[in-house]
Amino acid sequence: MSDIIPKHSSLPGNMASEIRMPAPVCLIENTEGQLVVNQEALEILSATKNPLVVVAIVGLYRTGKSYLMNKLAGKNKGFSIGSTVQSHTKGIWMWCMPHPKKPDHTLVLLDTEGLGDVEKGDKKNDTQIFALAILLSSTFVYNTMNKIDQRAMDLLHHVTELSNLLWTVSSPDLDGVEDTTNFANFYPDLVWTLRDFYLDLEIDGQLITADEYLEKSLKLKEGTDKSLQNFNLPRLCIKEFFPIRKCFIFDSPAHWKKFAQLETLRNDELDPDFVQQVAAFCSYIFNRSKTKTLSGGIKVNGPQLSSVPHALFLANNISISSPCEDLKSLVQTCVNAISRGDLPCMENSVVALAQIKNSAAVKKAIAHYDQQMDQKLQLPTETLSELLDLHGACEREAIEIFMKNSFKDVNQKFQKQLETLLEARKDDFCNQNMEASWSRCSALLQAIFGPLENEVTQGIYSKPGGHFLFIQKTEELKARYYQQPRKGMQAEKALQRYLQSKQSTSDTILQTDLALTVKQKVIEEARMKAEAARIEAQRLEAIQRYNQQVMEERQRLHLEQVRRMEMFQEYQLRQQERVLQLRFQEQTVNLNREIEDERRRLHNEIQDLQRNIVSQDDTCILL
Ligand SMILES: Nc1nc2c(ncn2[C@@H]2O[C@H](COP(=O)(O)OP(=O)(O)O)[C@@H](O)[C@H]2O)c(=O)[nH]1
Ligand SMILES: [Mg+2]
Repeated sequence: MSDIIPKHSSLPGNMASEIRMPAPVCLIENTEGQLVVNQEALEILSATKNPLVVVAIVGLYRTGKSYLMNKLAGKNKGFSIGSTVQSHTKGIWMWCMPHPKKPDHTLVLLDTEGLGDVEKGDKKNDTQIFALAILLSSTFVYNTMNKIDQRAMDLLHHVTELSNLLWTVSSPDLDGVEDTTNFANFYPDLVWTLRDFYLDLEIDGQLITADEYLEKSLKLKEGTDKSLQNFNLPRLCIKEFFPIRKCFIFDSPAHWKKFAQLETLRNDELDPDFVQQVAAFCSYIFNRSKTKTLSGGIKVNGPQLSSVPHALFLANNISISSPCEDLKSLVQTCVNAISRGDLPCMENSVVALAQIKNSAAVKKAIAHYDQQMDQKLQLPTETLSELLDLHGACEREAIEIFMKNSFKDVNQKFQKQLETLLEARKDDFCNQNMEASWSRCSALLQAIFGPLENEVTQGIYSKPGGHFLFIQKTEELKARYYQQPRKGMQAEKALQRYLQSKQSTSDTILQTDLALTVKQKVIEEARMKAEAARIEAQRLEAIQRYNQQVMEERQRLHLEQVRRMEMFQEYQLRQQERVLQLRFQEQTVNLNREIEDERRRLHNEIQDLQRNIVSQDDTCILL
């Protein structure tokens, strides 16, 4: 095992975990066509807590990859350089060192076994190593000879697809992946190195930069015929997978005869242009290479990088149980997937890529639909068309999103799948809408009719005429129920169902009402009779009282009259008496006078007589 020298062992935190390796170690060994993870290398990687800048180089064998990586390491020796046609690096080699420009960062150089080694004759392993390098790195150096040609383009394209597939099969659960095409989150930046570049960098007499040369090589051609599609497809994929791209050209480092001793040559013994180009390359890598960063800006450290699948899950916002799983599970899972033969063969990779992209497009479209519906739909809707209109609008947006993100959707297989999913969601929303309407209406009915039910329980309507009152109240409450907004489509059905359920109550109230009414009638009649009798008695009594009063009055009047008559009679009597008395007195007076007159007369007569007698004396004596 290589020595790990902690640079600042007394310092706390990540500074204490800085690794200096005197020489590279094999991370993934390629022995007899099998990829085996080197546990020692994993442990070294796990020891660093620093953010990692991971630079991996891939390309055909014996194209000076190891030599260039040694330049990055600032060493002449390190990664094994083959001076014969037999490629020296078997698998992926790793060299960790303090980052020359970023304090507290670890630079991890990954050198890969050259592609296309005639001795191995196993292309599958080549591309698997290639794909692993893409997944592990933050800067991916693609090393090719002479110029950018179609073969190099196709190779990069296929391996990029393969790395994508490797990522897919290494991720046990992609259901939560929001956007599987969001490669930029975890895909490395691409640096294309062109060795022994011999072309003039000019177009139409205009000098161009290496980057412009790369972009020109990746330019799509317009048209739809098959050959153009074959031309465009790898370019499209490369552009999409590697949005950040850089190109470096290198002259031949020295005369070919010196190649065997190249690693021993000093800079002044090399081609000065090459030296300058290497310096520019190293400067770019040191200054511009990003840390291996997960989605959301989480920087990868050793233990995380060692968990490739987990890192990838994180990159897609998938929660993982243990984010500090070490590189073992990262590399191990990928290597296991490769060993199990989970990767589809390369010929199918375009189809597989299309499937991945289209599945992702379906997921993205569905996610958009779900998000929009979630945001805009308020259940229950008043009408079905309200729901269907909203579904229609969100469906259109979802299909648009799918269209934008889909890729080679042969026979609209995925679009149909999307439509089926949307249809299912629509049905689901319709059901939910009905359920929501039912619950809302049930709650409303309970709230509105609850007091009436209480009144029924209290027997308020168990009286003659109670049924009418009950019906009247029910109608009032129905009107109130109808006034409530957002009842949804179950409004009428729920009401009718409720009323039906209360029909027996209504019937009971009616029966009670009728029974009580008959009884009440008898009672009422009796009461009326009694009342009539009472009134009659009262009337008679009143008449009697009246008569009595009249009689008494008459009596009184009579008595009064009698009294008055008596008084009058008395008065008359007294008057009569007085008259009589007066008359009597008068008669008495008269009588007395008469008597007196008589007496006088008699007296006179007597006297006359007497005188006569006297005068006749002797005639007679009368007595
Ligand atoms: N033509 C050429 N050969 C190079 C270059 N750089 C290194 N070499 C030589 O190519 C041979 C293979 O180098 P190596 O780095 O092992 O290639 P690798 O297989 O891609 O890693 C060695 O003899 C190197 O000296 C280069 O830029 N151009
Ligand atoms: Mg090599």
